[in-house]
Amino acid sequence: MNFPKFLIDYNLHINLELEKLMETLPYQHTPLVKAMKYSLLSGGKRLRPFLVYAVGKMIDSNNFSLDVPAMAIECIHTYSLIHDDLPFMDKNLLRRGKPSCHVKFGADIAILAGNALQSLAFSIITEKLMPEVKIENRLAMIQELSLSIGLFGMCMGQSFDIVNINKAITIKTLENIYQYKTGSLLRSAVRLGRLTSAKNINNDISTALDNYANAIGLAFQIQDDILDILGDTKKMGKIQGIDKKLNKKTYPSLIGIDNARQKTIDLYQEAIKALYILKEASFDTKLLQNLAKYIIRREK
Ligand code: GRG
Repeated sequence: MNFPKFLIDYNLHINLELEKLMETLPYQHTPLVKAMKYSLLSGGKRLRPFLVYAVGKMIDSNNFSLDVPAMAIECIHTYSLIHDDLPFMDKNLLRRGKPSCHVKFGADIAILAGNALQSLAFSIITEKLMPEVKIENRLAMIQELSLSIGLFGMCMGQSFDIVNINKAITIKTLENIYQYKTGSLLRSAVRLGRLTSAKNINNDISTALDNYANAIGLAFQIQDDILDILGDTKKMGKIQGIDKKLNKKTYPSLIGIDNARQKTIDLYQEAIKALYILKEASFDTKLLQNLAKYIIRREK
């Protein structure tokens, strides 16, 4: 499958699956469910689901089974965006081209919508049909996600980010913040895709996939920093300059925009190198290669 077609087809597919999922929820007319649907179904690149599908297709998983972790990871991601936008966090008024969840529904409902999306992610992994996925793999998915979004991942990253506002930090500290805040969820997408496999994936392959994920995770966040300076609000659907306004250190603010760009290229090459082991084991890595390129070239 060619890459542009993959992006279009799987974007349509995941959006449809998420819509169907939201329609199954009770209490449709409450502000809580309306806020959950408003944020989850308001577009977004769906990069994390793409990673689940790309890994799953590469290892020959059942397409039907991939929908569940793909939806779960997008629910978690949307929760993190809702909370990240709140007045006590990054204070974003615009998200995915629309007023942020708290602007539309109020901070109280927005907090609850984020919480409910997070728990929905876990409940669907326990109950939705995933042909050929072993029970122990469902459990491993839950363990992976719960570790990557809490104290050992995203929330810790966000807190590192907050405590370092207004401080002089090194590149190493910044990379650490990014690996926690953004990288851990992207790595989870890759790991969840792998866990849908009915086969045993050996440790070398798992490690190679983790190396790929770590490289694209960091590249993704650096590109986000670059777009926060050079991006177009209309294209991105969010307001630029937030990092500077909050006095957050970013890759371009520490080493300059050209060096930051070069770093994304180095990380892209690192990601491609990590895929060699998979190629040698006869996996078709084209989708993952193209996703890595997409991450560093994206304009939104
Ligand atoms: C628990 C109160 C509380 C808050 C937690 C977890 C959290 C707040 C924030 C997570 C950190 C975060 C949102 C990092 C930013 C990562 C990032 C660059 C997000 C944008 O992702 P895209 O570009 O967005 O994939 P789309 O809209 O395309 O899905």
